[in-house]
Amino acid sequence: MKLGLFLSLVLISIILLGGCAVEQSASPTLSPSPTVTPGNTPSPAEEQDQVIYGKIYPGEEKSHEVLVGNVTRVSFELKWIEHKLCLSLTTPSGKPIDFSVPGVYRNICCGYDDGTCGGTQASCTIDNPEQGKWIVHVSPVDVPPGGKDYLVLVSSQTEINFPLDVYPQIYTPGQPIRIMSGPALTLGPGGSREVITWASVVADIVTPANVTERLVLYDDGLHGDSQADDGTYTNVFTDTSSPGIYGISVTASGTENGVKFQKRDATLVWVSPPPDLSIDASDIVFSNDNPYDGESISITATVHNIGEGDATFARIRFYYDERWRGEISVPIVRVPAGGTAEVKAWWVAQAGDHNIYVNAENLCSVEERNLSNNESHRPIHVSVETKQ
Ligand SMILES: [Ca+2]
Ligand SMILES: [Ca+2]
Repeated sequence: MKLGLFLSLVLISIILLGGCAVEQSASPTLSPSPTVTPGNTPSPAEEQDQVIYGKIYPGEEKSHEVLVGNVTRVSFELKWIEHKLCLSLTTPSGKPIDFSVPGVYRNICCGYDDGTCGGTQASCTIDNPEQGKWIVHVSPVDVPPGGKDYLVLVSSQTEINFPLDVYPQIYTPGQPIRIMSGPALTLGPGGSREVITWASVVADIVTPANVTERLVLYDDGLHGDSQADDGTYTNVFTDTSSPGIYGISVTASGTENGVKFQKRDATLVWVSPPPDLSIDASDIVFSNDNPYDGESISITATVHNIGEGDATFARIRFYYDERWRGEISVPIVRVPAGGTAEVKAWWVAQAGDHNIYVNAENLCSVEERNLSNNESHRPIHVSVETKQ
């Protein structure tokens, strides 16, 4: 992605999404952090890109030290899957940077992506960054009790680009993951873009058991690579039998114009068996089976997940008679594998005979295999008379 386009997207993110709740200290001194974890800082080249993996629980704040050298631009990226995290920074001289105040730091552009399933990324690019130890703070905005895995990628902007492309982010156990890096581009004569076909590219995959497996990526038209010598390096990771979060970090190195370079990019993927949401007519209970016209009653639905994977964002749609016209309420709940979630909606009863429907839809994670059991309904008779 072109830098201009990237910055525009980030700016749009800020405008659309507003600020992220980040603690900001008025004091120029660095407030004490609960944990400061040194990054896996490469040496001696300070400008080398860094990848840090972490996990955060509700109420925690995590901090990581990263060394930033003499570079013209550095980018800090926080990545996770589902729910929401927040990223903030402290400069080497102790100045806090709160992204929720856009425009205060004129050479800084930050934002986060907030999809239906929660965020996936928060990033910040800084021009002419102060050299020294920066502190990257990670805080939870909305994370489940079991914690949230994340990664922090710190990369210096150079003329060489090696974007990592892994899609989708969620897989079923045993499903192969195609890891692509590229197209690798550098600036050629007259500002033209040149494809790099001579780099050495490896992927390090950290499995849920915390074992690192290395895979060489090729630009040879084989190994899952669709075309040889196009600057896109590919290989397929197949050891995905264990459910959980996998960290994928790709390192590309080589020599360009006589100068050695090393670029890194990283992402997380999630391997999970599919959930199977189910709801039966007997799972729908009214607070009053024979209400009067205008009476407010509660509808309680017990939604089951009879699958092996969690449904972290299950959209439960309550409606009467007609799906769109009769919408009552559409809450989103988590239904753990093998568990249930009790969901309640309120309805102002309308005279006549109606059907109350409850539909469960798994928004995120792996797609369900059985959708035939995701909706049920119960009839209800509402008296014409109003309650005395
Ligand atoms: Ca290729
Ligand atoms: Ca189902």
